[in-house]
Amino acid sequence: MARGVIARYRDFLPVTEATPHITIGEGDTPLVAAPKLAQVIGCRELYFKLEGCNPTGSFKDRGMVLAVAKAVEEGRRSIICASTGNTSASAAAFGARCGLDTFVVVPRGNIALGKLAQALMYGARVLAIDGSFDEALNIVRAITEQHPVALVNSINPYRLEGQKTAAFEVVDELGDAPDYLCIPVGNAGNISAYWKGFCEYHQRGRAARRPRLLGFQAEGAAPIVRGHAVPNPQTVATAIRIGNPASWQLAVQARDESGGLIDMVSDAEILEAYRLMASVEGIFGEPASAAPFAGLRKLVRERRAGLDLSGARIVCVVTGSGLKDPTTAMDVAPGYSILPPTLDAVEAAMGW
Ligand code: AN7
Repeated sequence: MARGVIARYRDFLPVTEATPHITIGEGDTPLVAAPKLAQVIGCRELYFKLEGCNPTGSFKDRGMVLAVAKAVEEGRRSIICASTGNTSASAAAFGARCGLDTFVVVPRGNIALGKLAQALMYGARVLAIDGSFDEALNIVRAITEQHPVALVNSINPYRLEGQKTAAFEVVDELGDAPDYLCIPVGNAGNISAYWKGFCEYHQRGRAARRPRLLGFQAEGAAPIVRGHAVPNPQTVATAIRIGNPASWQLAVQARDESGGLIDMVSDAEILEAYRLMASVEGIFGEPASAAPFAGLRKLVRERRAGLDLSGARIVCVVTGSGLKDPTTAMDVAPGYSILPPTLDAVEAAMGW
């Protein structure tokens, strides 16, 4: 039976006797070796951490289970978040599970179809604004200052506490931290959570060392790389279409303490990596989840100084499932054959 991250890692989490034991099967996601793409990069070992295998199809479930458990523990009846999509799906699922009213504020027209379908099916109240994620987050923050509704964005510290369990799993699986951990950066919570997890495991003697973190933003939404907020962020990777990340400072700290970097990749590079991962290794992440592999390719192409990838063991975090965004998949995928229902036609199309 699925234990979930609260039961599995409770010694490392801020849980008490009063914290409800909720789970919908989050965590314990596969770490999959990718030998062919390791050759493309020229590294010793490359792994993908499949966070799309979480119950709502993204890493958000790890932090949401704890944020919602704590909201229930505190007697809250409703939760709210701003979201580019995945946070809303996850909040809606755990909100449903706990009988809470869930409100999600999303940028209209810039949320992938699968995520919107999830939020609606789980029964959340979806409030779509004609604005950006950053505007949605400002509105949600103001609402939670005035009304008794729990904020479950990653400014809620329990979110990062839950998300750090992914770093624990990587170490538990590999026996130690990898040399590099590559991750997309949007609101910058996840890179901060991984760093917290690696540091805590190191302090408690579970890992001999800590990895260098390589974070990647999309070029049109790269405030941390550019050093200033981006007022009108644009990218095909709608999950990370964020111009003023809430955990900006924590992410910079994680980057610097780990000796890593935060760089950016173009939409074309993201889409090429997205197709390669699926067609070469059978790993179908959503576009934002292809940013780390796209970024690795860029670093190799540019022969970036100070990085020795050739002897390295590298983990890329595939933060969300490719099924989240069927629209982008159909836009970039190769075509297919439409045929009469005859043996001859199908054979001929197969080239026989
Ligand atoms: C697939 O759902 O911000 O840097 O509102 O869905 O921790 O924000 C999603 C972010 C990467 C970036 N990959 O993580 C939201 C939201 C996927 C994501 C990120 C997101 P953060």
